[in-house]
Amino acid sequence: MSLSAPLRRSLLPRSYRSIVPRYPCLTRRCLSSSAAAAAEAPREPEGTKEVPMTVGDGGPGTSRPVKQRPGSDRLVFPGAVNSKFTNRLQFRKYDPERAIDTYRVMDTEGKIFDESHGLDFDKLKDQCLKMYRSMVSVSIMDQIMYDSQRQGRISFYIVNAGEEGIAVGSAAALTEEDAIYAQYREAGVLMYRGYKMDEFINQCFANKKDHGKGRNMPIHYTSKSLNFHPISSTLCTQLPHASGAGYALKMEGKQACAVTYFGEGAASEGDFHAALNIAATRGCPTIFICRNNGYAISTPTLDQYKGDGIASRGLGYGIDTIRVDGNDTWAVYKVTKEAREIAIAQQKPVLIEAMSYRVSHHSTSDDSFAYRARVEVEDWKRRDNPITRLRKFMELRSWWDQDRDSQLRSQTKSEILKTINVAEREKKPPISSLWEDIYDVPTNDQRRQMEELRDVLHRYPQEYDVAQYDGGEDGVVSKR
Ligand SMILES: Cc1ncc(C[n+]2csc(CCOP(=O)(O)OP(=O)(O)O)c2C)c(N)n1
Ligand SMILES: [Mg+2]
Repeated sequence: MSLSAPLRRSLLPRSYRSIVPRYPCLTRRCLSSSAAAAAEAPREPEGTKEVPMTVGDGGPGTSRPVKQRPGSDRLVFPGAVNSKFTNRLQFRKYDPERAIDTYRVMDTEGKIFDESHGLDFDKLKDQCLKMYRSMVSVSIMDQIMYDSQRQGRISFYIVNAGEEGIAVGSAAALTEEDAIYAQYREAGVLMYRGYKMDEFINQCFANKKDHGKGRNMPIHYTSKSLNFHPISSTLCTQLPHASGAGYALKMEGKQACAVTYFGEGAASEGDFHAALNIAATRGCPTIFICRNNGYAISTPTLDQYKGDGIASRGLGYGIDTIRVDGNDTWAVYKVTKEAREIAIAQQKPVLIEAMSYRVSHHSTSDDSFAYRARVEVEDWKRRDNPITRLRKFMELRSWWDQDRDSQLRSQTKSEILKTINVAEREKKPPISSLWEDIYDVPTNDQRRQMEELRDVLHRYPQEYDVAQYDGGEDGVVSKR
């Protein structure tokens, strides 16, 4: 891969950039360990010349020297580049009264606060309808799949209730070139990108049409064609991946970014800090979208952390950060659009903290009324909802009405029920797929295990229902 000179320069630690013009081959040296390149570097007698260090956000003309001048009123060295000296002994205190603001575009009645948000709503009408349809589809799919789990037809499910606006509003502001690394409560991103209803449902039923070959729990979606990386329930592992993906996009000179979603609970993982720090120091075009829904399963945020939410941590890492009302789909859209601009144009990460109370149980494995009052949930539900808010916005503009809404809901419901009917009858992947995709072709050991399993299944037919798997008993031994 050949890199342009400015790009090579931007990949260097900032403190090196100022000396690159004098040592042009340093960029090459940094990117390849070639001894030949190292030998090319012009040598200066040691200790004769001062190498100035600079700081800045990487943009043209932003760097200034890091140099402690005699008699200066401030501390200037690479560990603290602009810290005034003081004689007052004073610990900085966190002041809950001065929390970071929450950005909004429309109120709970769907009224826009100020038309100058830079959003031309008339031009966005089709997009708005698509956003609304996606949110309604996720919400109806959730209700039906939740019930399917309760009926024992699938093993597990996680609903997106109350948080549809974060996923859909942000997805609408991105392009398919932007790589997505999600947690598990962002089905709206896929819905908006065009993941088909049967793709969702085949995955949840773990049948042979599931892209993941039935190997994962329900809701662990993936889509290569939609640039949506596989969901992993191991909290926060997607964040360092997204920092790395952002870095790769930067190296390739792509006009795209990586986008990762995570809960505020996941932000307690070490991976969160590693991901933010590497993205900030290496200038990765990665957008970190935190869904702060007030709970990490049964642990409320008040027990999870002190300080001003997740947003304050972004600032600590030197990352441009904003907090947004997650029930305001237009606000989420707007901040994500801006974040994308910043990430790509300035080649640096952005953190968005989107606030939306979790009105659902954590998952089908959870009964949240064991740790929070029913009335608390009912209050939040009554107060606000992203779907209702966007619907009110559309009704105020006469883009939507009750008839259209009822029609959308009944069509979506019947499509989902029909899809479930087909998905449920589909065979599971062949049993041999247990061993496949580990090596190019199964090893002799694996083949021996397949034969052994086939023998057991054959001897105890009353114990094992192999008919539900593609190929039945014949599907145990790999054809590869
Ligand atoms: C590394 C790891 N630790 C613990 C868990 C168990 N776990 C699953 S979900 C969850 C809570 C996550 O909360 P949050 O990130 O706020 O997401 P939310 O469910 O609220 O959307 C926990 C602790 C896990 N999956 N992975
Ligand atoms: Mg949470």
